[in-house]
Amino acid sequence: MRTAKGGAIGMLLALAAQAVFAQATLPTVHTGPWQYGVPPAGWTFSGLGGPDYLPDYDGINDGAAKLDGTGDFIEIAFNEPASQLSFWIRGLTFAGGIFTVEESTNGVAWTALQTYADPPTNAAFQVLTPSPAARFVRFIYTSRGTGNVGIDGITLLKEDFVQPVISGATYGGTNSISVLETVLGRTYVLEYTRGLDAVPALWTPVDSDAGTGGGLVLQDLSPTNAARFYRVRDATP
Ligand SMILES: [Ca+2]
Ligand SMILES: [Ca+2]
Repeated sequence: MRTAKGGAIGMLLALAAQAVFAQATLPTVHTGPWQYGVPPAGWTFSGLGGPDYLPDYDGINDGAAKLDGTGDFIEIAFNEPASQLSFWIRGLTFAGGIFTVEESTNGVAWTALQTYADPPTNAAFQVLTPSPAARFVRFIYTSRGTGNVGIDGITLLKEDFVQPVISGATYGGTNSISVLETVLGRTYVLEYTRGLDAVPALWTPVDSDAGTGGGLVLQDLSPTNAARFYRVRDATP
């Protein structure tokens, strides 16, 4: 009995280790090929039709994915908060169906980020914002009427925080938050929350600016007399 139990536990541990291993580290990107492509670590392709669509939508000329049946999906499991999910989508003679981009914290219960009852007939670039708690996103042909859906150029970005140095804090005036190092071409956003107890905390953007290659000062022009917690986020589109 002991041995059997140990064996079962050993197998569970092995499965858990495998599940942890199969998570994408952000950022993660896939442009193609799809039907016979090798999914990156943490990605699952299920039911993709073929051949891949050409010309593709991301311009890399490595095909766009063909989702051609109810339940076909592309899923990404990842191990840290994501800031942005971008992709190309196209409906091909699509009618009477539902296509959904969803997120999940556990891979079991899913919430729609965007529902398409009429996906664009010309390939369109889309940007969605997963919640910080999400660890899964998927593109799923929820129910097929007629036609297919093409998906291409999927990018999932990491939520990047930088270390702000607060140089000044005044009540009823301006709170200035200095960031010591910024990168040219990137965008930084100053956000505040009045409490860290809520899960997730509610962050409100108050300023944003482009990186300078050096320091950057972001300002909250109208702080109140209540306490505010600040963070600076790399929100480069
Ligand atoms: Ca492509
Ligand atoms: Ca299929």
